[in-house]
Amino acid sequence: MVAKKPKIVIIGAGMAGLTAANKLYTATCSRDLFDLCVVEGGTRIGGRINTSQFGGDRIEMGATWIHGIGGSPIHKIAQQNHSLHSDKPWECMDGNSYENSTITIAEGGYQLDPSVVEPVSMVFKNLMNHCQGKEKDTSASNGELGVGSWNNVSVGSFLREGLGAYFGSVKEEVKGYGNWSRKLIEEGVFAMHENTQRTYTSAGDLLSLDYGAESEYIMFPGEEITIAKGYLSIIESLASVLPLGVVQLGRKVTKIEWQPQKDEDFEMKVLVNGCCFRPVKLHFCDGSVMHADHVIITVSLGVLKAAINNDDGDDDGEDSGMFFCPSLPPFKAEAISRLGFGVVNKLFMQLSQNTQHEKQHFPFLQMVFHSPQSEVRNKKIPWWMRRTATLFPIYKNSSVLLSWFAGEEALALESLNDEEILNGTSATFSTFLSHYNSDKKSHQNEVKFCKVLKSKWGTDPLFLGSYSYVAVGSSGDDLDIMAEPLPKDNNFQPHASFPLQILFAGEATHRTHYSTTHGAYFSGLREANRLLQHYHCVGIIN
Ligand SMILES: Cc1cc2nc3c(=O)[nH]c(=O)nc-3n(C[C@H](O)[C@H](O)[C@H](O)COP(=O)(O)OP(=O)(O)OC[C@H]3O[C@@H](n4cnc5c(N)ncnc54)[C@H](O)[C@@H]3O)c2cc1C
Ligand SMILES: *[C@@H]1O[C@H](CO)[C@@H](O)[C@H](O)[C@H]1NC(C)=O
Ligand SMILES: *[C@@H]1O[C@H](CO)[C@@H](O)[C@H](O)[C@H]1NC(C)=O
Ligand SMILES: *[C@@H]1O[C@H](CO)[C@@H](O)[C@H](O)[C@H]1NC(C)=O
Ligand SMILES: *[C@@H]1O[C@H](CO)[C@@H](O)[C@H](O)[C@H]1NC(C)=O
Ligand SMILES: *[C@@H]1O[C@H](CO)[C@@H](O)[C@H](O)[C@H]1NC(C)=O
Ligand SMILES: *[C@@H]1O[C@H](CO)[C@@H](O)[C@H](O)[C@H]1NC(C)=O
Ligand SMILES: CC(=O)N[C@H]1CO[C@H](CO)[C@@H](O)[C@@H]1O
Repeated sequence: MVAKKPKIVIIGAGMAGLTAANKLYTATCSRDLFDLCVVEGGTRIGGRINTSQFGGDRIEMGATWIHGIGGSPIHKIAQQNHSLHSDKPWECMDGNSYENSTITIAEGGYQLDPSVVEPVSMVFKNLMNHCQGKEKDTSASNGELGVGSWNNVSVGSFLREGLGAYFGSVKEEVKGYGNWSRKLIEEGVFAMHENTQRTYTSAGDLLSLDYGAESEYIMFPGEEITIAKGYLSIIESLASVLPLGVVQLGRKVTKIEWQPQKDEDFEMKVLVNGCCFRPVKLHFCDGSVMHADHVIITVSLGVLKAAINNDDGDDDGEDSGMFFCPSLPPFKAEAISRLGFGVVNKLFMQLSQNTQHEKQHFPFLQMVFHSPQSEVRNKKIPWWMRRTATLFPIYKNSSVLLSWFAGEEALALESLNDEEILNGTSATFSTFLSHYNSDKKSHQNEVKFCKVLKSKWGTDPLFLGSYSYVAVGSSGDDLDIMAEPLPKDNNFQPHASFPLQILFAGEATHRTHYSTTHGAYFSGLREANRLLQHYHCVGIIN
């Protein structure tokens, strides 16, 4: 009798899943060792990498930058694949390409002098460096508190304390900005930087972003760059080694049955199925099933959060997502529910022909809003625009402009129709640019778009959000728990079941690189290596 090959099923054809598949398939000692497949619920590969087209330009709906090229495996693949150069323009926001075109305007159209913007911007930058452990300077704020005292403290409250300390010192009043006093401007500039931070971290409210964990996050050194041939070229390069048929699209998993421990029922199944027994059974949306020895789950933390809420076993709903049977053990489910998973969306807007700034490129615009409660706020600006920090062309002379949204505003954006978005954005940007270049005819300052395109990461059932963060109440330990395979290591238990039935990869399982494509990459490698090691096919790890 021929021994069966171990069957490995990877759920999700995003960065983590395809990296794991690539590794399992290419490890020299593993040729023909496994029966391998990748099941993807969507109709495309890439997951949160979604390179698209808009207004004739190549754009990224999801992952955008390589966050630091020094030591990044993504950068290495991009170089090997010649993905960093292109004849056609792309969403290129590298380094200091906006150095000389950045302007800061306060609501009402008041362009702010750098001397007013910079001091408070420096305060923000120093406070963030402090959070991220880049600065050992203890004078910034509350340096006298020991590390332990920062449990349960949020980045948001730390920042506001720092701003309060800065306001404590007396500064000269500024003139010429209408109803804007220096304090209101500085508060607005600070809030603008906070809003950018919300899009970086996906924490809709910085008061829910854990302070203590912030310094554990590791950033690669070097430039942050975008990928000229599109982020998808990295995904395609990883997938290109897999034989046809390994990646199966349109295969949404709805139920994962596994065997936490041996019991009589379980012994019976093994007996009946003989050598062919496999401990994991996957159910798909079309009613089909698949048996596996090992499953690597790479679905987003948002999908896992929904799964543990589905775990009451109610599987009748049509589009009820995915659930585990039996439910995930408490240590795992609790980590899933404690960690944060927020919504970040990108909005692309194409300038109408007649509002394109002919000789001059559209600037990199930083926006300072009145607080939502302010009496003097412009009532035409919708609430979902009030925490948008910036508006800028995707490359210097592109007619496509981009803004990032986070939290409630990002979610609201998904529910609006294009006309509502066109109205709301035009009203907002026209207010900001009303006095800009006022030597020109006034009608040129009306900003009009002909079309818009937005990402929808929050409501897409295959994602249910954008990326993970360490929420107040969780910690880096929870990210490590996310990575633990099931059943939990049970070498010393008499009733141990089959090992490594469910393995977890994906950005939310990496303690120091979570929320990124390279974090997802490393996690896929980690789980592939875990299986290779289990089958004594160690080879070259990495
Ligand atoms: C707007 C935005 C901007 C970003 N910007 C950056 C950036 O600039 N730099 C950076 O490094 N990272 C960025 N990221 C994060 C980065 O995209 C992710 O961290 C990374 O792509 C996640 O990869 P993954 O494999 O862990 O998960 P995913 O890409 O989510 O892959 C999981 C796959 O599982 C599939 N799936 C879900 N449910 C099921 C099911 N029931 N059955 C079968 N398949 C299922 C999904 O369709 C998906 O394809 C950004 C993300 C977003 C949304
Ligand atoms: C910005 O302007 C300075 C001085 O005018 C110039 O040296 C620099 O190259 C410019 N930067 C960019 C990115 O254009
Ligand atoms: C952390 O803060 C939350 C509310 O902000 C509170 O309920 C909880 O008890 C706090 N935990 C600790 C350990 O202080
Ligand atoms: C300040 O706001 C008031 C309304 O509250 C308005 O009447 C007044 O014109 C504003 N002043 C300036 C200089 O914009
Ligand atoms: C942008 O400028 C380049 C030259 O600097 C030109 O070739 C290109 O056509 C311009 N693109 C647009 C959209 O104007
Ligand atoms: C958009 O604005 C126009 C004119 O200002 C108005 O007629 C239209 O009803 C608005 N549409 C929506 C969807 O708000
Ligand atoms: C991915 O991009 C396509 C456009 O190319 C878009 O239709 C789709 O909604 C995007 N997915 C998400 C989740 O934003
Ligand atoms: C050199 C190299 O790795 N080229 C790959 C780049 O990506 C494409 C897919 O987009 C592959 O087909 C190539 O093999």
